[in-house]
Amino acid sequence: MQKLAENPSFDRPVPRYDWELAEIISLYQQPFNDLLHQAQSVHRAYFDPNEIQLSTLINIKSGGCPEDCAYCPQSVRYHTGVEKETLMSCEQVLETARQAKLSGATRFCMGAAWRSPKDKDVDRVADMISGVKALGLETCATLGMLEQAQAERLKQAGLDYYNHNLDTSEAFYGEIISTRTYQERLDTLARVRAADIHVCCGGIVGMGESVADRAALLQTLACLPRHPGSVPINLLVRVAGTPLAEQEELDPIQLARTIATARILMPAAYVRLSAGRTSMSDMTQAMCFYAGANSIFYGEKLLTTDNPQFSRDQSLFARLGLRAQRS
Ligand code: SAM
Ligand code: DTB
Ligand code: SF4
Repeated sequence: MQKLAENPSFDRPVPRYDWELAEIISLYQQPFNDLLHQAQSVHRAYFDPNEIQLSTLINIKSGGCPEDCAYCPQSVRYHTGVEKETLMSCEQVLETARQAKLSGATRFCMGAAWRSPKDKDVDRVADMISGVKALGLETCATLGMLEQAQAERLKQAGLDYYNHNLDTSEAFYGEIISTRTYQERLDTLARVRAADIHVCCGGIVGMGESVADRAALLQTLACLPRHPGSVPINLLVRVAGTPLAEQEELDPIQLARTIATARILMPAAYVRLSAGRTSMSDMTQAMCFYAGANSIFYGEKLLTTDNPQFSRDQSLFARLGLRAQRS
């Protein structure tokens, strides 16, 4: 496959920021083959279709979170067996980052179960970020809501991406979280952008939301002043003890439709097939890559739940002819 920059004959649709909800719903609901073809054509115009970006996650501060996100095993309100821990040491984080780099990851994402960090926490995470950056990895953090000065401090330390998800549509949001508002999430995203940190923002499917909710989430993302650099699409991991533990399983076709629609709406973004891959068949993942997903979490653990074994991902990549993106 020729590199895109060397092949100007591909038509690149110009990114739009004015999508109507009805337009997105029609895109999402068109015949599956048409949708996937359109998404794959857009994907090829912007990316090498056989290259996947690998991010590795680490939970730097586990459990005991005061928020009530109905999907989350780290909320203090649910009995999920996740223990509350203190912030990991910088050296422990750097050791994991070295391993991640050796395994082939190009981005290292540090997650903390906080509603919002204290300034002294931000200082400690800033040290981790500088250390990870010095290893030659891209850095990402997800620490909850940020104040402007905190975002600036993280940028100064070398933070490339900040992950803060909208999770679902504004209309469905109240069914899932009551302890912070949709607007508060948008405000944090605006502060991250103002600090000139790339935004990583997406959501979760399979929580009982409607097609219109999925379309509305994608509309909000695609109508931000700049499209997020990364858009994680998580399939709900149904964790025992959380309110969503018994949620009905999502039809994988709906997952692929969500990814394809995200790809068409935000053509230059890395769309990440995020949580939930352990429960997906190889064919479902292959279909999601065809639909335009070009990033995954690589490593045997997400934050508290399992991710596919290295050997399973290596075998899948080999059978699909996929390559890991190099740094
Ligand atoms: N506490 C911070 C926050 O909420 O922004 C950062 C960590 S939080 C765990 C990051 C994201 O992980 C959530 O916004 C959600 O999208 C995703 N997530 C958490 N639990 C999940 C689950 N059980 N299944 C799928 N995604 C999940
Ligand atoms: C994102 O969108 N997904 C990741 C990351 N950002 C931080 C988290 C997935 C968590 C899945 C549940 C767990 O392992 O606790
Ligand atoms: Fe806390 Fe983040 Fe989990 Fe919500 S998703 S309960 S904010 S760790």
